[in-house]
Amino acid sequence: MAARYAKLDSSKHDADSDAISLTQIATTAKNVRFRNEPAADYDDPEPDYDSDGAGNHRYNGARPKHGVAVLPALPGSAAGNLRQTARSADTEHDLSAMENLNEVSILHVLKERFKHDVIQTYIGDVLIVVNPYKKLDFYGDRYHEMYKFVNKRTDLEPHIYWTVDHAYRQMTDTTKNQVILISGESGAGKTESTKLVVKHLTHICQSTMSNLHDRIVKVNPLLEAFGNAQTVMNQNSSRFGKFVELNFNASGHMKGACIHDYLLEKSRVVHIGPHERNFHVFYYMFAGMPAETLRYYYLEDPMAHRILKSDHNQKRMFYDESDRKLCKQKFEEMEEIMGKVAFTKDDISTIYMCLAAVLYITNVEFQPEDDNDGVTIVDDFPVNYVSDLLTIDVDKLKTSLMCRTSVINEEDVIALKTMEQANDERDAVAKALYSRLFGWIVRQVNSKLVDSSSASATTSNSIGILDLSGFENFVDNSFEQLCINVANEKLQYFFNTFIFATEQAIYAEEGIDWSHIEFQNNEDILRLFLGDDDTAPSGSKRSFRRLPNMFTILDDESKSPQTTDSSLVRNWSNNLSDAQNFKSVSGDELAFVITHFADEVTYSANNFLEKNRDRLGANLVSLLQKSENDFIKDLFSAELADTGVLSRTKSKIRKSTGCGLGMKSRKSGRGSVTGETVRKLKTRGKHQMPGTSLHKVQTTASQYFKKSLEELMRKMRTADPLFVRCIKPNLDQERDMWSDKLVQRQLQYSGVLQIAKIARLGYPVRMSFCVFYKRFAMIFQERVPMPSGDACRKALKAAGISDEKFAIGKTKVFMKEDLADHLRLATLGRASVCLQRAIRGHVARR
Ligand code: AD9
Ligand code: MG
Repeated sequence: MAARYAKLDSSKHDADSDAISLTQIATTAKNVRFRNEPAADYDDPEPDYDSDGAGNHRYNGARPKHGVAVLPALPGSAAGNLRQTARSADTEHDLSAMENLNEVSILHVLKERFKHDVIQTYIGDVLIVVNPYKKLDFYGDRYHEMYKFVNKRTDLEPHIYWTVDHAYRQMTDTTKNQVILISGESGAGKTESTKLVVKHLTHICQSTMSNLHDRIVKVNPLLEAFGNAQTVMNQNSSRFGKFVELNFNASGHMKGACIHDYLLEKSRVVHIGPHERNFHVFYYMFAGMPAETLRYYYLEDPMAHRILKSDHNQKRMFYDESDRKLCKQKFEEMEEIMGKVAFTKDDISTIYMCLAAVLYITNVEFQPEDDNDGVTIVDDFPVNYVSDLLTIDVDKLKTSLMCRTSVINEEDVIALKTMEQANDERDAVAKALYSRLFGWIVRQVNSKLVDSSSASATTSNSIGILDLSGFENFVDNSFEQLCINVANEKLQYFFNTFIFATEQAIYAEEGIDWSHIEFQNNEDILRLFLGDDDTAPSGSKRSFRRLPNMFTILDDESKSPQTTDSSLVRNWSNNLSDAQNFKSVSGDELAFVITHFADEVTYSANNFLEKNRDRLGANLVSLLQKSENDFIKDLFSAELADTGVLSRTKSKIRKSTGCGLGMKSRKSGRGSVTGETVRKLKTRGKHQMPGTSLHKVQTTASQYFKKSLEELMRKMRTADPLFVRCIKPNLDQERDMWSDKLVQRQLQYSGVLQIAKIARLGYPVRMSFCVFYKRFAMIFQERVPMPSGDACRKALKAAGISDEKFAIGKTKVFMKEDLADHLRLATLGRASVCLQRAIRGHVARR
């Protein structure tokens, strides 16, 4: 094959004058897998993965042969001969190669493939993965080997391992950071795909530190225990976004990893929707902790805790015995990982202590005080126990829970809390404690995933994997869904910009004839939310920023004590009346509808202001900062106000206290002590009307959200992206079930048809004239002093390449992927001839 292809133009070049070194030839030759290589070994069953016996798909037996290329014939000469090796007309594994390209045909192809458990399909470089909701047997060791140094994308069946292999090769070839963006709605398979990406990366590269690969893979269940929960859309839904950054040294060896966490849905700690659950870890604890440990933490009865009960689940924590067993198993796995990866015994007991504090502080109940506007505490036990767990003064804790204190003109001013405020601020402590604990766990894990040895701490590149919580549309949608959906809008915008806008601009800039492809642009929705920053065309940012937008209005409203959630919606309606994507709902002053890129979502603004203010009373913070437990002290001494969006605590546990010890009585009467304390305090200063905000100004949740999103996007923009689009086949989370309507909607909003068109019409490989000349010098009839567009065109034409395979721009040669592959193979063939000649010469000399 090599010899035949070399006919292109090899005769003009002398072997000795070839610029390619022998080492280069040897390295590249090792990575070449010729397309007519036998594929038989790929058919072996994969016992390690398909353990549940679910592999009833056609891959075991009559599956299509891997290793068969899909190569449209190049017209003429040697290129045509080479095409004889293409044995299959099965073009379906790249949608952009389909003859009949429309929405219906794409849907049909994906459905047919899904029926046969072929869940992965390309559209150009973009990979589509349909969630099979069952274990399939193509992720085991054999596949890791198969997709290592893949020579050509279409040589093998589409696979997420190709995306990973490609990213790794791109990184080592170009020394540019890579990022794999995995998107799709909730339950579509992003987190599972992320795990596969990490798994494959740890197989195809070496690491500089023993156990690093193992650790990186193992920390997942730990983070999922604390950051995932069951929702109506996904039994293991990520309630935080993560960006996993894998770092490599100059030799391509992995030298560490860093997990960045975003947008933990901390409101779940204190409120769970119908048919949903709190974070997994609570269930694991009650199912798996030995009885005496549970007793030690006063955690005998799960149903005694408000935050573990939902409307439909007042009596039982677990659905059935097998649910309890699974949670027990998960607890054991979690404990093992904590022990092996990152945590000391003290750390682990401190984590449980914090979880117990969350479970108990949320049990503190208030009742209206008889003789004034304030509240008293119904039962002292939970608050006493929390003060014991967090080692803070019990009287001060009670006072802080019932009233706000501030200093005005050197006088203490006490404001009694209303019932609503007392409940909100109590919950705020629980949310802050949980989210800061989560942040600390992530950082602790990160500290164990880095090879700090100086040799490997030098130059590096990275491959990042983004797995944000997917687009959500529940029956009740609140502030959290709004933030998650805006983050998904931003991701979609990034995708659009990269795939469509930038691409088309490049053709225009290079003067290449191009018929513009329309795509669903979500710029307007982003502007509605954010104003905004990078959606604005360059030079016009200022004017965009001044436009009213939902987040700035929300922030303005949050500053004033007079505003309410319904006045917020009114304000939005009045100021955003021109926006096409925002609608208020007549008859419901809290409801509003947003037409997102993915779907129309109805939100309720109930509690929006409070959630955005996200205030943890200043006196509660200062109390926690005075804890005798260094861990708690550090957790609340973080420089930034807590918003749960991006936790930054860098605390280390220096001391951990015993828990539950010293607790003599569970019931110590009603809140008379605290009422007394309030009265004493009141005499020291002026009484302020309840509802007046006295806490120090802090960053709002939406400001923090915007900041983390910008930070994330900055990372995205500095890397070369690769995209994986996950598709959900049905809403029931069932195997072998397919809903045309649901899939079609996802294909529409993710622009699959447009991506296919752009991949088909476009020229994905571009090289400057100089690079083209250097790489493919062999097709040039004569040496040229300064490679030009004309010289490149002449060379390609002389080699018999037809016009539709390439375009010559102002500074670059643009090529179809198959042409670039052919040229590369021909060069390799040529290189291989040189190598053989050199070896023969070497042997002869000896
Ligand atoms: V969310 O936005 O975090 O709510 P994800 O992350 O998109 O969502 P996830 O990866 O958690 O979805 O997948 C949901 C479930 O689908 C998993 O728990 C698996 O049971 C199932 N799944 C997803 N991908 C695969 C796969 N490649 N093979 C088998 C899969 N099962
Ligand atoms: Mg997920």
